[in-house]
Amino acid sequence: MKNIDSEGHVTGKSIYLDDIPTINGTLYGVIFNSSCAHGTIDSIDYSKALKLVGVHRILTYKDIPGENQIGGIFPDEPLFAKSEVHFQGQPIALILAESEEIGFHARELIEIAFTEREIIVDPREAQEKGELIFPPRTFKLGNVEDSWSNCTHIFEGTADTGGQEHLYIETQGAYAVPLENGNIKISSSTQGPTAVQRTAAKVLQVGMHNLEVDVVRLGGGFGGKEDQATPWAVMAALGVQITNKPVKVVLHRMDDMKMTGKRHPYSSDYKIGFDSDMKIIAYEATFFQNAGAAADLSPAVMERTLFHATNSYFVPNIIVKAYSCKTNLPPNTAFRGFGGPQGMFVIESAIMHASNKLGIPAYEIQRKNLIVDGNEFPYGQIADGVELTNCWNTVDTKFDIAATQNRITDYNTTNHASKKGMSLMPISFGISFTKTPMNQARALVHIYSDGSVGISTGAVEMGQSVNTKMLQIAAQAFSIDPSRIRLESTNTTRVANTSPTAASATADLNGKALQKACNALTDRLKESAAKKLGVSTKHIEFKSNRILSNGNDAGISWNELVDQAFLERVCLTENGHYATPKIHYNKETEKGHPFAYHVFGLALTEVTVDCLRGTYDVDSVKLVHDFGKSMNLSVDLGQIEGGLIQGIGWMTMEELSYNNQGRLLSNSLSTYKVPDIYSIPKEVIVEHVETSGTDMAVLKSKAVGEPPLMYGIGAYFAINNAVQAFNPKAKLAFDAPFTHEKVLMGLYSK
Ligand code: MTE
Ligand code: LUZ
Ligand code: MOS
Repeated sequence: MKNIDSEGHVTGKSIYLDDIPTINGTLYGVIFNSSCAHGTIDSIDYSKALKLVGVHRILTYKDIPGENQIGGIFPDEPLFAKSEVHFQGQPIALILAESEEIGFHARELIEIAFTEREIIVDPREAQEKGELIFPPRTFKLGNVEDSWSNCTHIFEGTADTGGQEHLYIETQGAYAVPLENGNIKISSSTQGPTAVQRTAAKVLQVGMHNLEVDVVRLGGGFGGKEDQATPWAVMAALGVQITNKPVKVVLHRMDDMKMTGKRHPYSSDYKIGFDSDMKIIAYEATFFQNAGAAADLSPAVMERTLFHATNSYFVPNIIVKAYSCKTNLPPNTAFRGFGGPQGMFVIESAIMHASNKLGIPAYEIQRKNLIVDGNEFPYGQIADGVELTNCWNTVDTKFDIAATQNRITDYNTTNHASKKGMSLMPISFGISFTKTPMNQARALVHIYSDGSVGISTGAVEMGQSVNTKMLQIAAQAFSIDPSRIRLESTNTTRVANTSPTAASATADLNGKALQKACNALTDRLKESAAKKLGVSTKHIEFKSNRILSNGNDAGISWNELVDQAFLERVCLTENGHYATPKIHYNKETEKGHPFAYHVFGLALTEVTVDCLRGTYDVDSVKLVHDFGKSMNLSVDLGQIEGGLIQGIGWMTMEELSYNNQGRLLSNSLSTYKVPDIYSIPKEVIVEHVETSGTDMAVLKSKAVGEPPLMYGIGAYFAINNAVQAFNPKAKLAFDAPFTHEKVLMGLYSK
């Protein structure tokens, strides 16, 4: 099925938050935020700003009736700073003005004085000073200490990855309008409508039932709106509560880049030991996560780093430890992969380190250590349904790894001013929220008396086409034309207590809840049909808008059956609930079975490095992916291409730059480079692996949202490989992004 949004998107008719018609009298919120990364506020003078014509009011922490608190996991983040600030961009006040322009002007007129305190931007420095967001965690398997003596080769080093700006095309925003009796409707560009509802209720000191949160769609989220869409929505709702006027808060791009958190930068230490056959015997890693100034989702992100610390390899003896380090940057947050990519980069660096030192191709080491069914992950889950060897063999059959290597070696022998490099990047990504209770969803289905259908789920459409998948599921369950089905907005009043649209699990969780609702309705309709036809329900089938009895057209259409059931007073509405079975996790022992299943894949990346300039091109990415049984191949291919390129961007060019005052220097698109049409790989080939799939995935169609991002890590190691070909003695730190400058320095390093 074609993506149901494609026509609206290309004709510009799709509705985003800022397209919602504004009501007369709407006030526009502009956020006055901290220009100091760490300090105490000595004085603030709002008087000049308040005198500006068109400024209605300025809200501060003093105006909050409930708790001045937006922390989702830990209560450590105020909505508005009171007497201290902890990062540049921290919200201090909300200016409510008759236009955005007036609001921006008023912001310039606010006078503030700080006493500056020590600013920390480096996670290792924070850890040394005891500045942790919460205590460290450790995953273990086997006995690492005793294993080093059994190793033939041991390599130690550090591996760092930078942050990443989400750069959703639609910036953060919300529009809140007063309803009667103090109730408020909040339209929000959020991945987590329930998070907005819960947090706003706490801040406004009202019940969740007083707030209706509605989401039509997002112009991208990528994790950046899982928790961090909340503050603006809460501010808008607070504005409504206080003024009884509609309030709109939509961030300007530069405010968005300055105020919101990003992918967590990590700095990590590794130690890896191999036997004489290059089997990994032992692995030790310490991760220093740069959490920023508050917890936000850092505990969960850090946990996923530990879960993916071994990527696709079986390691019998392992100890991995992670620190969440408190720094004076905006609180970092969810970003596609959610800490997993950061963990995988470190073990890939350790393997590349061994490869460079021993002159053995990295892919030979990788191949020998792939996880197979029955292997134990460090967190206790036993691997099953593993497709890594299958993926490897498929890549080899389709793209010929040895021939690729030979072609590259030939090129490199005859070319001196440019060198080619290659890498293989396997991925294994666990599907499920690592917090077990979050793995549940609901769906509400109405069959209207004319036979058309309305569906509401907790899934938020953000470009990943989850609505198309939901429509497919319902159309298939009822066997009716998709044009007869409407996907409603995501609304907390229709579907309550939702988990955020995240963890790649949205289609699985909401799709399975939807299937349950549809199946219950189908059962009821079948009973009605069976009664009329005088046959048993098991002989009734629905096919292409018609009712079949014993395989033959029964002379009744879907519409007629629905009408008949309605007249018989059959309930034509159903609510489905799904909770992922089998999963559990014990944080005390750090053991359990947290994931419903894993998604596997393998990417073969080739690059060419210009050895005079340090520039490079990604020539090709040829990959084999474990779709399970894809329910919508064009949607899933779009996710793979998008994720891959987002991953390449993170690994090669996207470089966040903060000065030592904690000020974001790369605060616009002229200073923060993202992949464009010229930097995408010249060739991208995506093949699927033959598999029977898993019933834990909806219609056996495995989750696809995040895993492909990690194929992009391959670009880093392919560049490393090319630089090494030019200068075998190159001193290369594992330090992503591998910008042209770093490549140039590496090429001529000694
Ligand atoms: N694709 C588009 N176009 N836009 C997005 O914001 N977010 C990604 C991924 N793909 C995103 C996207 C992230 S971070 C996740 S977790 C998944 O989509 C969420 O959707 P799913 O659970 O339906 O895969
Ligand atoms: N969000 C979350 C996530 O809250 N828990 C997770 O495990 C997760 N995983 C990936 C992306 N977002
Ligand atoms: Mo995605 S990082 O789970 O929103």
